[in-house]
Amino acid sequence: MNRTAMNSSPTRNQSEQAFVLIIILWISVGLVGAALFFGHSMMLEYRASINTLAGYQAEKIIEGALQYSFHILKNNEESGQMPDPADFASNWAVVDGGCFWLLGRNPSNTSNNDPYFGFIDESSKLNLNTATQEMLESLPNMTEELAAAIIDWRDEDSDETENGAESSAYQRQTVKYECKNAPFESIDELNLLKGASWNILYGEDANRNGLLDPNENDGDRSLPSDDQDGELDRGIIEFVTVFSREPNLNSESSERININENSADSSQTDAGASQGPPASSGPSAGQQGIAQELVDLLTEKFSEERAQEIQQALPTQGEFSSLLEFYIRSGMTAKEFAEIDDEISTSDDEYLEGLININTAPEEVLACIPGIGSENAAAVVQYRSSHSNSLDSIAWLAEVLEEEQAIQAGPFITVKSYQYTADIMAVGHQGKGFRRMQFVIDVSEDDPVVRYRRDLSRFGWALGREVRMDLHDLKESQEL
Ligand SMILES: [Ca+2]
Ligand SMILES: [Ca+2]
Ligand SMILES: [Ca+2]
Ligand SMILES: [Ca+2]
Repeated sequence: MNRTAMNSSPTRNQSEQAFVLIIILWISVGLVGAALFFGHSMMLEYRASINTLAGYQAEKIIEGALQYSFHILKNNEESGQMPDPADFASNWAVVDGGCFWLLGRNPSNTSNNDPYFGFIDESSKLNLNTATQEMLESLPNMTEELAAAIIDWRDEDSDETENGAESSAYQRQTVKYECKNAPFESIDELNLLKGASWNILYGEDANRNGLLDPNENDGDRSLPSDDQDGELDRGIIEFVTVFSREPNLNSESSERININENSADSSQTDAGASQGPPASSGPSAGQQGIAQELVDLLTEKFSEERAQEIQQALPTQGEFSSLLEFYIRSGMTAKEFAEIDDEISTSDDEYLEGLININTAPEEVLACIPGIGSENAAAVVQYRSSHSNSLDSIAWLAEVLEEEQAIQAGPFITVKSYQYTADIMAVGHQGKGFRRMQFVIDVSEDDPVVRYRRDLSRFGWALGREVRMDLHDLKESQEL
């Protein structure tokens, strides 16, 4: 047996050695596998931490961009004027290893799908707290039901408007709540209203950038569902605000002359005047000519003779429904009117709420203004584009519309803006860590104030393909 065993030992040794080799090979493969596995997870960890770091960086850049926005708005050459993007914004700004963009909306062409950079004027939108039901109904994508629900949400009473909704309607829902019966504080409240749907509010613009993204033009292949017609069908959220208001003061922050206060009113004390009916309550009986202050202003700006001519042209009865009506009735030239419009008002209110800036409003919003309507909105935009140097007062609207139409539009319009949305997007180093925040900045008081902020980072990249390519180039050139 032993001999047999001795004889067979070389073979046995060989097979033992082969066995050991196989074990070693397996162990080696295992070790390499483990090393690869750990290496891979380390790499993932590393990438994740780079992204996290870039994200923090982007957040800091956004805070900086907000301060930059304050600076531009505070040092705006003429208060109440929309800052011209040509004066401050290139399509992006590279800062400290990252960069940011201010995504705006092109006021003369909302259907253009190239990103437009700058601020978004809140006065270019319809104010949910002041717009009439008819104006709301004129918005694209709006339904009668939602327009009525908006009126009921903000009005103090609990009487249901036709097709509207008060507390009783909201109490019948699975999740019950009361109707607000007070002004909107944010456009997000629209989500709570009866008749509001994702489609009415946001349309095809799922990432709320005002641009047509690939998933917004591919039908049902990816969310949102869209009609694949190559055009972005916008929701009403693009066209509404709750923030627009302008201080009823002149550029020196002094009180304006109320042109509806006649000579008899002017001699009364402020207390006496404020007990009277509001200026908009309709024609006052027995008004005796225009206020002495106004005559003095006209004399000072023009001449005694011209002041008299204007005075004679003006009606002696009734109130002016707006400055535009005053302008039309006065027979002044647009140039003359632009010299005094900052000094006069038709109201004593501290703020003029919800006026729409006809210099910045898109066609869709202009179409909601009585007297303009969908039949004149395109002509208004056309005139505005071809007369960009003569838009310094509301007078230009009278050039486009019939007299009666202009008088109808007068109470709803302005050429001033004091609230702006800064839709700020940023990336950190290597173009990573995309973040997006929207701020509404109000400059109607001494210092700019943020009225609203919303994090839209979850919607992801929102600047289209070309900017992404530019970003890639910038990364390649190691500027990021
Ligand atoms: Ca109500
Ligand atoms: Ca979009
Ligand atoms: Ca789609
Ligand atoms: Ca479409």
